[in-house]
Amino acid sequence: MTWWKESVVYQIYPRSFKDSNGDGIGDIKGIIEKLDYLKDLGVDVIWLSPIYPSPNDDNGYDISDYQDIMEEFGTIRDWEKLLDEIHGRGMKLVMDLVVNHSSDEHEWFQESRKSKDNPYRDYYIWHQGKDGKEPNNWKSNFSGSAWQYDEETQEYYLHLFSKKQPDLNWENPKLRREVYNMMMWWLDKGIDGFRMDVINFISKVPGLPDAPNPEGKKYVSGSKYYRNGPRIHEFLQEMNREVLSKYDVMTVGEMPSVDVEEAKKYTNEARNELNMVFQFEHMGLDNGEGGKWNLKPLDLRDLKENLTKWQTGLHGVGWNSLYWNNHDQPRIVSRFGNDKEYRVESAKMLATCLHMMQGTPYIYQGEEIGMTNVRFDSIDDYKDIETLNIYKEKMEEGQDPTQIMESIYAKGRDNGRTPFQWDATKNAGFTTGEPWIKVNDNYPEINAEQAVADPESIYHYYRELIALRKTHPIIVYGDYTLLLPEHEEIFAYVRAYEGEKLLVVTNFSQDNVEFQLPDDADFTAKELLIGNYSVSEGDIRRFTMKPFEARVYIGK
Ligand code: TEU
Ligand code: CA
Repeated sequence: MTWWKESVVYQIYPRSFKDSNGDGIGDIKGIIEKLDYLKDLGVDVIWLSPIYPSPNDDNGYDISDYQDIMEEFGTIRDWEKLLDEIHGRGMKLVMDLVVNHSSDEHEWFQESRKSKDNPYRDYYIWHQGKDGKEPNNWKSNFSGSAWQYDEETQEYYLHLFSKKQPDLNWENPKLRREVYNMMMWWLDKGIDGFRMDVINFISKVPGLPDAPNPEGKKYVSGSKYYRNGPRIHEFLQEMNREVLSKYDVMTVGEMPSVDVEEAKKYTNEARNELNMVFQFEHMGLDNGEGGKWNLKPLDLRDLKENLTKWQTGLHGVGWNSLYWNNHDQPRIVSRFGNDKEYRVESAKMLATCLHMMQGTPYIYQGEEIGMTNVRFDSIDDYKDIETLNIYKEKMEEGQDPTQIMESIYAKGRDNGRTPFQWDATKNAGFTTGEPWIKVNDNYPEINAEQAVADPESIYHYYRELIALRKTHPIIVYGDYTLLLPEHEEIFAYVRAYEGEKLLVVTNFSQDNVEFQLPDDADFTAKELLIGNYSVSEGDIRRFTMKPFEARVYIGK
């Protein structure tokens, strides 16, 4: 069954979606209140970021009990009601599966750290120190060493993320069995799939060698020893055999550093691993030297080359996710668009460019109303562990605080985590209390109530894009050809399927730009399928595009 190829997914970050009881924290009852809004938008699948018990060192990505619900979010009864209400509206529910690591407050870890011969010891990755230091030079993804010394047994444990997120030891078959049983417990409750957090990190190279460190830094990325590691495909095939193959569900592997070749292996249907990857290559194109905090403007040619590589590489072989945003990324309209004069135009243009491609589209909460990045004056208003740690690290290195804040404004994860803007009332209608993180102060203009009421809004444009996918199989199944690869402002491509064609032309700049269909491009337009400006009849082989204009012609 491949319903997941034809679906549109909506991601909810529950903490910031809708608070029902005034404690300032979004919750399950709040989500239930808004299901009609999502149904009206037309989405098929809802993916919830983690809602399990957690000390919230990383907002729920540090799970202390895999088979319960975080108290702040509600109870398991509330969750069952949510599932019923979602199914009752003909939608599906995908849960987050975070099993590269657990919380250090999980019972398994509490046991594991007690003694070297505890039955849970090998659920985690423990090592002796080397010359009075950490077992290797790996850096955590959230700054500092990837190892934490534990007094009790005088060994270190590995944590690729925060020290409150110890990595689980997938080499241990008992641990794998526990994970599979837990997955089946949720699947038997009737969920429709899993989004698997950093699932390509679970197999580490044996011996956990030091990473090359030519510059003699204190800690360096050990990623080549844990991304797409030696046993990853074996583990996923086992998981598929033992669990996934028994249910009609969708699976998406969140995979930093996966390339097209590797993605083919993960998603080739004949290999029985996962349905699709959620990969990051296009999210790194505006990173400067040394990673995301060093800013670099996007060169559209890089974006075209990259997305095209994925479109053509996976066609007929595997499957990809299409997205511009998630809870870890800045808001796309502020990033590749223009969130001032052309907020509405550029948000629609970006949506068009992405939603006309092959893959399963993901819409992240607030994207459909064009929510923007946020600039808090003080670092104290930020909540995200990655942001707080990098601020501290860069301050210790003596960097200029103004410059650090500019990086955080552009790339910090809290950009995507400010409360959903429902209406123009206090706190954007998100909560009647004090929100856990500040609301973006543009909510009087940018909010769902306004967007639903305005037929020209970004929201209604997304509705239309979603509806088109349902009525035009070419969008789901067609092949893809890039036009004008060297053009610096225009991203244009053609889709083709069963004698039909789509011509997609998008202007990524705020200037008027000439579009000229290449002479050898074989396309005869029938009509404009969708666009973000009104267009009068005219030559479709050559026309002037307005700032951030998008047009999709259907024809042959
Ligand atoms: O993110 C995976 C990941 O690699 C992140 O480090 C991401 O690249 C980073 O946030 C961008 O700088 C997943 C979750 O989506 C994220 O929220 C978690 O913090 C992380 O795993 C650990 O569970
Ligand atoms: Ca609440």
